[in-house]
Amino acid sequence: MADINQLKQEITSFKAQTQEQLEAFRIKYISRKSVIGQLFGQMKDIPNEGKKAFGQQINELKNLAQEKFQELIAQLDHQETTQTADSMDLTLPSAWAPIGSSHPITLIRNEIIDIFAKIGFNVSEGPEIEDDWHNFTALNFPPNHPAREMQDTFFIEKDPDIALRTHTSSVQIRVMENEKPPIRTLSPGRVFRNEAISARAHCIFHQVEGLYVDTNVSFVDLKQTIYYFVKEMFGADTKIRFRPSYFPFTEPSAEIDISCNICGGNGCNVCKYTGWVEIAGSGMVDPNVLKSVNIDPEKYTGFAFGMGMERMAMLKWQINDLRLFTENDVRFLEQFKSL
Ligand code: 2NL
Repeated sequence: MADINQLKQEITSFKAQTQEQLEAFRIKYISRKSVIGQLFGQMKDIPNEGKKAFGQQINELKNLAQEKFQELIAQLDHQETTQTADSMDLTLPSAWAPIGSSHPITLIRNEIIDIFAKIGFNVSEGPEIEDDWHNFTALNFPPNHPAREMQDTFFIEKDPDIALRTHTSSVQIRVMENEKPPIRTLSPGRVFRNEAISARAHCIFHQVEGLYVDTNVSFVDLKQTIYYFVKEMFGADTKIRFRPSYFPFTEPSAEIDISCNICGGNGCNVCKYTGWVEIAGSGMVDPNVLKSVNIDPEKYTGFAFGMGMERMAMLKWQINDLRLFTENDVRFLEQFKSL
């Protein structure tokens, strides 16, 4: 009995500051080989008349030890959390977390829109699935023009009148149908051509077209607008040239080249050693196009241009494969993080 009282004393006054001390307590008072466990083992040697009182004493001791053990666990737990809170440096920078980046086509699109917004162009959008009228007929494509053929255009099954738009001019036809001049609009968007995918061609790509219709719009306005745009986009030292060309929807038409921004005009494989790279097609809106949207070509004239966003991005960032734009390889996309 004296031993038991001594043990009660020890247990009650036990203090655990560390996990090791807690473990020492468990071994000494809780485990099967603990002093209390040994006392249970002595039961069989106690004379029958004392068994009940002894049993009660050691059970009480066991409960005391178990309660104390739970109490010590709780104390240590609390101590550890408060210590971590005290030692936490709230002035440290937070852990590194990955941030996303805009796709290069988004960056180019926004940049082009911003440049033209400064000279009064708004942005117009329209459907990707178009009818023959908006995609071809209103744009002065003759009935048997090769671009209308299956191998160039994706038609909706069983309806030769409905196709995926092959250019965003269809959006500008819709603008001219719905608004009166002056019209200054920019139509960026996805376009579709039935082509095999390679480093230089893709069946889905992005285009921006610009359209300006008003009284007295001339080829000079087209040239000055393009000069302004190219210098904003590629730098003030960039040279520009217009080459005669042909489109069904413009007359006269011109292709626009800029001095190769990779070799500076000295010749490289991007410009095929010519010193020039093509960036856009353009021209004066054909009077037939104006007529088809009920704008009087005797009163109004207009210019229009179209360029590929992928091509702009390739020239600006020296990207040599169109497929990079659609593969979504993070090693490619991550390079545009700071832009
Ligand atoms: C190119 C050529 C061009 C246009 C697009 C246009 C739109 C209307 C009327 C007349 Cl509504 N023209 N757009 C004009 C000339 C060229 O794009 O090579 N694009 C990538």
